[in-house]
Amino acid sequence: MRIDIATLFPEMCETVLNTSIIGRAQKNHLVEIHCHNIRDYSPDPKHHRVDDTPYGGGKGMVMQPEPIWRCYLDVIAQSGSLPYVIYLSPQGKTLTQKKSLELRERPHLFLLCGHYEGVDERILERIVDEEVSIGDYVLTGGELAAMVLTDSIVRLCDGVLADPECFENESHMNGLLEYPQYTRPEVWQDVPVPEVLLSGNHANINAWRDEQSLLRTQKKRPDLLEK
Ligand code: 6GU
Repeated sequence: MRIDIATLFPEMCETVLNTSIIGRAQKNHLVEIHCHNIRDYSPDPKHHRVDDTPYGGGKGMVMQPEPIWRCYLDVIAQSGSLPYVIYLSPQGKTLTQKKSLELRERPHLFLLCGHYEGVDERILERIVDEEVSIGDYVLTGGELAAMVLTDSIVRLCDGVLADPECFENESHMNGLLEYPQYTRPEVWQDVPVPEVLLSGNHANINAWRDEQSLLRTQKKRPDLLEK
């Protein structure tokens, strides 16, 4: 999979994506991630301008379409493929595990990070396939949302996690929260690990874990059970 990220703040993205599991996935060539500075594609050679005041008046600045368009064309030329384009915006559909599972099947994604009061509507109409939000609150820009989206997709790509079981049992994969986990010591501050986990009886352990998943979901996220 290839992911191109168009942003005014590529340094913000590069550090995150070169760290930990996503960084390792890139080194192992399981995923190819490129960050592009939209400012480098400004048609204005002197000030590298990328935004301007909104027509009709109002506060803030709007990102101009041309630098984004040129960045998009350059990505197509570099990669030789037409990416599926996602605009990160609080107006998009809220990201879910189901959406990440769907997006991991795409060979090439182009993530557009907005800033200021947004981007010129014409670039959205021209290139964007889908708008994605990461929740009902407002961020200063799309970068953090693009990092969240990238992390949630890349960890689902083949070979990134050592064992696909890593995510088959985890919270949200089956609509339930994950069961509680314990490790050594067997007793900590007078609190013992649940006995069933020490029993070696895997049928009983699995039954206990399923029950705990359900109980936890009822307690912490009853809204998930209603779905
Ligand atoms: Cl994708 N962008 C911004 N600016 N704010 C958000 C968001 C995205 N998702 C939730 N809030």
